[in-house]
Amino acid sequence: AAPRIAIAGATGAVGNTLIELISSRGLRHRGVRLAASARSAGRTVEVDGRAQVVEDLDGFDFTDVDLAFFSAGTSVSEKWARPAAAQGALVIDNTNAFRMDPDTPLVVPQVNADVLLAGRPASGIIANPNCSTIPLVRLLQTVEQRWGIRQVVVSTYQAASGQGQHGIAELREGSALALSDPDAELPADRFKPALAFNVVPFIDKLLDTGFTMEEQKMLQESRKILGLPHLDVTTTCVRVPVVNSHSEAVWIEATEPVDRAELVGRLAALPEVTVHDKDTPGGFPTPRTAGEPDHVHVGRIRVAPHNPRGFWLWLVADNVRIGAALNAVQIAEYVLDRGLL
Ligand code: A2P
Ligand code: 11C
Repeated sequence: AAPRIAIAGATGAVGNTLIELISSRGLRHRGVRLAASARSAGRTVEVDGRAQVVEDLDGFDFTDVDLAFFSAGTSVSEKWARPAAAQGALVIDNTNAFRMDPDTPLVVPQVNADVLLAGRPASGIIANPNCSTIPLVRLLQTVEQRWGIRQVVVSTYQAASGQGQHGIAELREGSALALSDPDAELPADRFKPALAFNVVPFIDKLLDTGFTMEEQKMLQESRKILGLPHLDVTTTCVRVPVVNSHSEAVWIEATEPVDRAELVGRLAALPEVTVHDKDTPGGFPTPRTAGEPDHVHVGRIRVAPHNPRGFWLWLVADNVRIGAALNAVQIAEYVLDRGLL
């Protein structure tokens, strides 16, 4: 039977996109209930063209829910995802709360959906990776399979929407203020220092290693998703004043020399990947111009003349869709299509 769905965090940037994708992709269901904080309880939001009342997540009964998407932040998932799973819902969690939990699969459907074939996870939760990890591993898998990966070095250029609607609002507000008065004090709540007209090499919190949590996530999650516990991935994660879509400059050193034409062909053959190279070798996507929002966009593919095992690429991916809501909906589609619920 079609599942009864709930969305925790339904009023947020990812929640809104989940609602849109459930409709536009025709995910079958027997109703979608919405939950958010007490601030939003009683508000209505359109689902499949019908007004639906938002409920308070605190006290929300999941016993009649088959599939629950959580996108209300890590602390909210830490509090409510296990109780929801205990009440019988299969949880697809968009936060960092359970990604490294051995009883919770960490899934990018295009890469490792087969881990779901083992049946309902022991935790009752399937974790959705971080938005900067997802597009990266979708490209790394084919490189590993064909040439082997020795090391990956990544610099990210991450959009304000990674911090949800408040992040977007803070960037817009700060940008308008800075334009009207170069000396204005800009809002710096989600982003410190202020993001407008700035570039900030700091996302999430600082760890004892000197890396940020965002940087650590990219390493640990890539290893778990690809099933390569020793994969050498190192990153610098940077916030840039872009509203939506993360970009990444990726250096990959393979274990064997890489033929550029074959590399382009293999990347272009991946599902839901667009390589910007066919008509314009050396072409590139940008957050504003990439096109199809449900594809990972790749360009600037160049093998190093001094080291034919190494190559650079540039990727752009919509972090709210590919990096969060779309990945979660594609997990749900996989689970439903195979009768795994
Ligand atoms: P609300 O709109 O009521 O604050 P975003 O990532 O765009 O900031 O969205 C965060 C989502 O998580 C929103 O739907 C928000 O609801 C929800 N949320 C935040 N804190 C809580 C909480 N303590 N309990 C339930 N939902 C929460
Ligand atoms: C950002 N990557 O761009 C973060 C947002 O672990 O799911 C997602 C945080 C997470 O700010």
